[in-house]
Amino acid sequence: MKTHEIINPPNLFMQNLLVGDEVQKSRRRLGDLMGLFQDHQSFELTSPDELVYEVYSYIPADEKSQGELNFGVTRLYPGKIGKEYFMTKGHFHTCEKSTEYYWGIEGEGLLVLMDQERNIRSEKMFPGSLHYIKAGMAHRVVNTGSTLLSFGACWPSDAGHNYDEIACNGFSARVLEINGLPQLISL
Ligand code: S6P
Ligand code: ZN
Repeated sequence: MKTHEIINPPNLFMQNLLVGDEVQKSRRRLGDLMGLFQDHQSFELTSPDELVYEVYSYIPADEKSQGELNFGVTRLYPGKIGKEYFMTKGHFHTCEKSTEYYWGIEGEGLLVLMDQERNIRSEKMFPGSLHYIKAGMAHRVVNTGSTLLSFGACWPSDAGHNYDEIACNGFSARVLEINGLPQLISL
């Protein structure tokens, strides 16, 4: 008879947050998001220090490793620039075959997806919502509520992030508050 060792896994995912020394953190403030929002005049009136979102990531393997997975939690704060809600930068994956899961943890918002022909679709996000992001789809999250929107993500370690395409050409639709309601408007 052989007794196997029972391992303690990393205790990182606590109360829907990622915490611990192994967790990488990044913050995006308004000053990091120049050019993202449509209304440049309103943007100029804001403080560049205002926090828009924080990303907590557990990246256990090298980014070139195949078959490995990363895990993250993003916390996107409520707010608007003019009529446009706070949102993540959004990106395509560099490896066009890479898929990703998002799931809603807290708050409400929209996941905006855009294919390489710039066709748009959007899914509501709420606690418990599950989103399968297919290969080749750019993805961005918009906080349409008045409270924090928190969501989880799981993506291949070798996915890579292509922000340049979105920085140059944006998404082909924006989420604006029109008559008090979020609307997805094509440009
Ligand atoms: C990574 C995954 C998320 C985002 C995060 C911030 O593939 O999609 O962890 O990095 O939600 O969004 P963005 O567009 O600024 O990377
Ligand atoms: Zn991604």
